[in-house]
Amino acid sequence: MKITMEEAAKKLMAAQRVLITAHVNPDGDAVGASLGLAALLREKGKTATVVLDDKLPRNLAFLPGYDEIRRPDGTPPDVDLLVVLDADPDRVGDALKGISGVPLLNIDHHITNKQTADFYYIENRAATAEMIYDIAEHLASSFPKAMALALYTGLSGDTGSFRFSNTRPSTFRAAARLLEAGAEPHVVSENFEVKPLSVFEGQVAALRTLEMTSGGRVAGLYLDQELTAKLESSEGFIDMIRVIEGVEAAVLIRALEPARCRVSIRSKGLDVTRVATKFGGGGHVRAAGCTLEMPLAEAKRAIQTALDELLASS
Ligand SMILES: [Mn+2]
Repeated sequence: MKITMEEAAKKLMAAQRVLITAHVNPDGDAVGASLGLAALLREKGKTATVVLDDKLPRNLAFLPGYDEIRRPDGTPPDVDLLVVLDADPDRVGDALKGISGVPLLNIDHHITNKQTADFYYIENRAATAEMIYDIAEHLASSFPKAMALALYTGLSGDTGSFRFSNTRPSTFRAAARLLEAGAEPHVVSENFEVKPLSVFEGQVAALRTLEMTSGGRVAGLYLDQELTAKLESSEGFIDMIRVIEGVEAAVLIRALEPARCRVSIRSKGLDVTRVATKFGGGGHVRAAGCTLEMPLAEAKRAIQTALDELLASS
């Protein structure tokens, strides 16, 4: 059943023992919203347990309560409300396994949410942390610093440090209020932006493959199978080269197998779905992708040709 923010707040206040969980592969918003809500509920005299069925990002260890986040251990906890944050309830791994007869409240800012929970509060917002902030504001409680830090981290994470198009006036209003409650932006960024040396070295190796083509209008990173396998993640790589002056399209091609490559393309307005759909892929005007069943060198040529056609026609 669809419910409003006020009704969600009421459900939370009516509960005594709450289990909070979020999606696997947790990010700053999943962890931040979970810890923020837990801190709010504890402030209200309730028992709150955060259970996440995955490895936690180390760069979030500065958040108060991080060490108390549990992995599901097969013994269903004694709770009277389940809360799933930042995702559909089927994306939480085994966090709710073995629990039955307990109402489930789903709070999520993804409009693609399938709306299957007993109660769901879904809104198109910058982050789930922003929705938890609204609940805290509505309950007009004092804002514990642990909550402020966690929710600010969630806001910061999902908005790319308040730079993405999902950043709204309400996001800054929430952030401002969280600063008043003790969140410190530099503490969040200094911790949140930390990455292991291996990840940094992977970025350096990837950037070494940089090639400028089409007279400087296309920037590309071309990772062979060995480098692709070595990388823990290629997240953010394409954004590093998209900002090069004069670049209209940025390309990242990763060789997954001898004759299979994953292609990501970003632009500043050029409709790159026209390239991606040519190879059976898709996406958005400024961000598209496809998979090519061909070796790296061949995939590179095919994408380059398609991009040159696109540049010539626009
Ligand atoms: Mn989120």
